[in-house]
Amino acid sequence: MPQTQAISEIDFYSDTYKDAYSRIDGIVIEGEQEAHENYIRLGEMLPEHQDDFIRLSKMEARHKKGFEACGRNLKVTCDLDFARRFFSDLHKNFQDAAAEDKVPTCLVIQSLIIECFAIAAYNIYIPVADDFARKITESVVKDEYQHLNYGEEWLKAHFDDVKAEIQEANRKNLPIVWRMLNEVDKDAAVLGMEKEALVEDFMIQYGEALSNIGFSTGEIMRMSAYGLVA
Ligand code: Y39
Ligand code: FE
Ligand code: FE
Ligand code: FE
Repeated sequence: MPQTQAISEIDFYSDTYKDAYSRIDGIVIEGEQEAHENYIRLGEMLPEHQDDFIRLSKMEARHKKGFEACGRNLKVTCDLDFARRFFSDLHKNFQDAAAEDKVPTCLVIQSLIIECFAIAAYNIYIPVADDFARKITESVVKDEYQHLNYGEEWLKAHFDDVKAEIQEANRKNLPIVWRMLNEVDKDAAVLGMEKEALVEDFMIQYGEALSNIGFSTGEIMRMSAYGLVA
């Protein structure tokens, strides 16, 4: 079936679309803000890489501005209270890990899990986005691959020392992501994004990342489906 489907049935200005958009775009804006803060924190934890982390944090601040513009373009007021609650468990786990100076855990949460979640969401959103949001999201997703790669490289370089902590962070945080996805799957579907596609893309990104870091295929299978409930 090589022909491209017209997705012209999406009415970007309907109340239903805008209501769902207020939560999804809110999540994205809050996520970009927290990513910005998380990279500043990582720069404090790894002073020898601080310049790199500051650079990533500035990219996240730009992403946030871009997605705020997407909301304004559709005349949507984003639900940031919902978004803060949506991220609160991952946010707390990042803060706790940072307080204990657990760099690998912080990198797993932000640079692996959250970046893969972002990449999956943006990849699935691009074909169904309005023209304005599509252009912004296309440029943002390229940056997110860089962020994912940065985390991969550090974890790979320290693999033997941090392998057990990565697995522990995966056990603690991946189930949270699956639960988060279940919280927004209905809103995502209104935007034309199917949960199955989001899960599939996440699994691909996350599995590739774990492979690049040094995990075996068997370990990747066990880790990436951890906490996934249908
Ligand atoms: O690194 C980043 O920029 C990630 C923080 C941004 C968050 C993306 C969160 C996307 C979840 C959207 C869920 C749609 C189904
Ligand atoms: Fe971002
Ligand atoms: Fe990012
Ligand atoms: Fe990001």
